[in-house]
Amino acid sequence: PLDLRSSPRCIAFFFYYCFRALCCKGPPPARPEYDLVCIGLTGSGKTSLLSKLCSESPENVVSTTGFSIKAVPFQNAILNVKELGGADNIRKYWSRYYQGSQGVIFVLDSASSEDDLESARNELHSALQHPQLCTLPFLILANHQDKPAARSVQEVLSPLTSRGKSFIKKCKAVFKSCKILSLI
Ligand SMILES: Nc1nc2c(ncn2[C@@H]2O[C@H](COP(=O)(O)OP(=O)(O)OP(=O)(O)O)[C@@H](O)[C@H]2O)c(=O)[nH]1
Ligand SMILES: [Mg+2]
Repeated sequence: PLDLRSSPRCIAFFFYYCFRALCCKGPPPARPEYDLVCIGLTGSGKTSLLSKLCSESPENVVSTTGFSIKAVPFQNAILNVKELGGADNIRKYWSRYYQGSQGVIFVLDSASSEDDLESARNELHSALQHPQLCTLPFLILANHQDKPAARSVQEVLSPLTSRGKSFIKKCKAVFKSCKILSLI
């Protein structure tokens, strides 16, 4: 058995390994963080999406009054996503919270009434043209695809693209369909 008191070499090794274990391992390398804004009409599924991405239960989500921020961890980055509530009385304040955003997630309910979908398109149109957002990467999610009344991404967005193709091309927009609840 090793007797530390009798061997100066053993003592040196002991301290060397302690030092390595305590000091050399260090914390894991820091992941870059990005600030995103998440918008869309009330009920489109923004909170459900962020709960899902944070591995939290999306059951019993309540409508967001004002805004809420979640840090969504990915392997190579952390996204600090600021969700802005989508109710009528909150939407007029959205643009006050755009500053500093590095990307945008816009969530739509593809199964909503034609009137609500038109309101969502109008909000999307304004966001895509907003000076603080128009140059940012834009992810547009046509959600609620599990519902029978859901429209395809083309159906959701074609009235918008025909309104002004140039700005859709100008921004770095990506369109995706999804069914957030079915993914849970
Ligand atoms: N069937 C179905 N329901 C969904 C889907 N995504 C969200 N929901 C439901 O839609 C409701 C509203 O979802 P939220 O995530 O609160 O919507 P929100 O966009 O955050 O709404 P506000 O905070 O009011 O702006 C909840 O009952 C969700 O369970 C989906 O893909 N399919
Ligand atoms: Mg919400």
